[in-house]
Amino acid sequence: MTGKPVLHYFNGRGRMESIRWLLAAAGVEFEEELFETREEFEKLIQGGALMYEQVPMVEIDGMNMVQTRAILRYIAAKYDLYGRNLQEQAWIDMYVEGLRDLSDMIMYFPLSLPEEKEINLEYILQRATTRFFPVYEKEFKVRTSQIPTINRFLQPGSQRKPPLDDESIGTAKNIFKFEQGMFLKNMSTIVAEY
Ligand SMILES: N[C@@H](CCC(=O)N[C@@H](CS)C(=O)NCC(=O)O)C(=O)O
Repeated sequence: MTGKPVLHYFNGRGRMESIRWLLAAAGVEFEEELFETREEFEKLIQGGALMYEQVPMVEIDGMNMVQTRAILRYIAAKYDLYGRNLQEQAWIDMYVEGLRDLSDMIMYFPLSLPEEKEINLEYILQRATTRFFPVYEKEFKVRTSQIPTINRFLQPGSQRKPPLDDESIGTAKNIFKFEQGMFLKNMSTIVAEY
């Protein structure tokens, strides 16, 4: 045991990437246990460490933490990145939840049905440029890439994952048993239909 958080996920961005970013921003070193196959994922489930039989899971401070947002809040609070009072936390939550809506759409996009790819892309771009980017451009004057810890994370050789390519999309589909393409319907939690 090194005392570093251990991240359990497949070898891709997915829901774990925001956790990687946050740990990097906090300057916290972490280790990763990356599974490559359905069998390895099932072994993890059978080990009993996944509360809902889902990842991301992060071993931290004696806990096997699941649920992305719970993990993000814990890390942010632990490393003093979650505001100084309730109002600041509320603002942080509003930015984070908006970004989650956008990143959910981006995350599911590669799983679009071929005939829906173009329309989904148009939808995401339209939402991103008219609804989300203006908020972040207005509120955040400092480029996040200039924050030293983030800047290091953006350099080659960091634990940042590359965008999914066709091969890793196939791997994710096999591991998580996605059977058909995803249908991007709405933002927020209901984004997929089979
Ligand atoms: N609300 C959960 C959703 C987790 C989730 O859907 N994880 C996927 C992988 S990204 C998974 O483990 N799927 C397997 C399953 O649900 O059986 C979170 O935000 O962590």
